Amino acid sequence: MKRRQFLTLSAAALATPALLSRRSLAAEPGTPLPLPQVMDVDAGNGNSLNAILGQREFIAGAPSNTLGYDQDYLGPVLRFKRGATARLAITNRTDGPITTHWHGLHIPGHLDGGPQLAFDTQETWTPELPIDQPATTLWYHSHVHGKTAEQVYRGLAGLILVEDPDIADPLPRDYGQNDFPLIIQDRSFDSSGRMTYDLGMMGRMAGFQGSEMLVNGAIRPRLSVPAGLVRLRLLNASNARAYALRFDDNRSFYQVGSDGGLLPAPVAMTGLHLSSSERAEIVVDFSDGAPVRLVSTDTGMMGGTGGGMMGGMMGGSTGGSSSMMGGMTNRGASGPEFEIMSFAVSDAPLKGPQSLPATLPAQIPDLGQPVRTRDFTLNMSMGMGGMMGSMISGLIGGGGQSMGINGQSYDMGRIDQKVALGETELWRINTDMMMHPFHVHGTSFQVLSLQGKKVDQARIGMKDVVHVMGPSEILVRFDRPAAAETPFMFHCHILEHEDSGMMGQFTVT
Ligand SMILES: [Cu+2]
Repeated sequence: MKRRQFLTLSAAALATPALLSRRSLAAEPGTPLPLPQVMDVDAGNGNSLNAILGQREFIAGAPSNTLGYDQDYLGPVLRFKRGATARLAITNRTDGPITTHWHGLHIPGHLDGGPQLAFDTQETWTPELPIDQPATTLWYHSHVHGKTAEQVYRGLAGLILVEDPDIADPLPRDYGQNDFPLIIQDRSFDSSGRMTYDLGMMGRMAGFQGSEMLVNGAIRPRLSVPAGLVRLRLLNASNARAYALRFDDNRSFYQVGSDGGLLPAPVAMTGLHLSSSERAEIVVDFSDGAPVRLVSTDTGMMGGTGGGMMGGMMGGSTGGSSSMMGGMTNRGASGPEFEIMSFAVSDAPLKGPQSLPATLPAQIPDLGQPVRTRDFTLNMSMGMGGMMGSMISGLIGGGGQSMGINGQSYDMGRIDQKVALGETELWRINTDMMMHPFHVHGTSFQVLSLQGKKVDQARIGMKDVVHVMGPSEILVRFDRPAAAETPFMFHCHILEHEDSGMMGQFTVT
């Protein structure tokens, strides 16, 4: 099966699109943005989280069955301090095994919350996390193999803020005043307004695509912001969907942070690409007082820009440059555009910095030269005839191990790679079809090239997810150990692909 067949199939699927629409649900966009509570997690014994079964009325009068940490859907923002230990007691009060994976945190494998660290109903896990990495925005979510997509979809996720008391942060940083987390997710609802997770064949192949946008658990909410500089911490916590974000008045904004911390300098842009699990911190100037909407073009399954799926597929690398696409709007993005949330400017007194510094206190390590090269190909189908195999497994609803990496589906009992502690490596990642956000546990890495083109690292910063649509290279060093009992994962962060076996594991010794 080659690209032409896939194109035909995909076009057919898009003819009845799960487009983010203004369907006549009783949804009420414009409700205030929910602001998660912040939990400062220190070395004391008092920090606990309960994973619970919940119910949430995303749409009034229609309670959905959800999961959350200490709340019905999603969890508190966990604030960790560099140089300290974060001690947590997490109790599973749901109806099946969960894990709590600290996405992007630099910690040893036995604390990572990967599939081997699942804990069952009524059990408590008490990790003590040594926090030692630059300040950044991370997240936590369940990572039970085969269940990750559904558990995250239902709400088992939350944001992490790593702070560094030794580095002065020159950006807006008053949480809930001029510094806001935006957890962006797409979800679907049935005709009665209840949230549903119904994959269908295309969802099993390409990953779930929802019909409504949620931010911090509310449908297309509204945020009231002061008339000045505001920092937004964006997390794409969608199962699969990638976003080409912009403001509907095409205003410029600045990206100041990436997955692993601050960029060396603010980067001006009008559009930002964010694939599943990527984070970006941006600073937006609201001093003109004008209301504005955050919108996205549908990047489609190929993750491209300038024409959605077709553009991505036909245009090859056009959408390439990971977390920045300053030229996006100039490429004439033609996919359907949809609203994510809106902003209204309040008359609240201005606080915090009202100008951006020319440079930022980024901490980009010198990784030196690689001593080893590893190659990874992300496979949409395993031994069943390319894409046709994926279609068949989609049709029969197997949901099994139909995808893989380097020709093998994930096996919890197999170690795929063995890495030496402290050595720098070059990882070359490619895909046999479709875009995949590739995530590596236990570290942050530098992106050298994307889709065959060298990139400007100063615009990308330290990453733990890279958007792969063609041959891409990362420079990576592992400074935290992981034994064979609790190895680190590398995987596609389209959660349905991960659950279908597009994942491998490695030790660091
Ligand atoms: Cu994938």
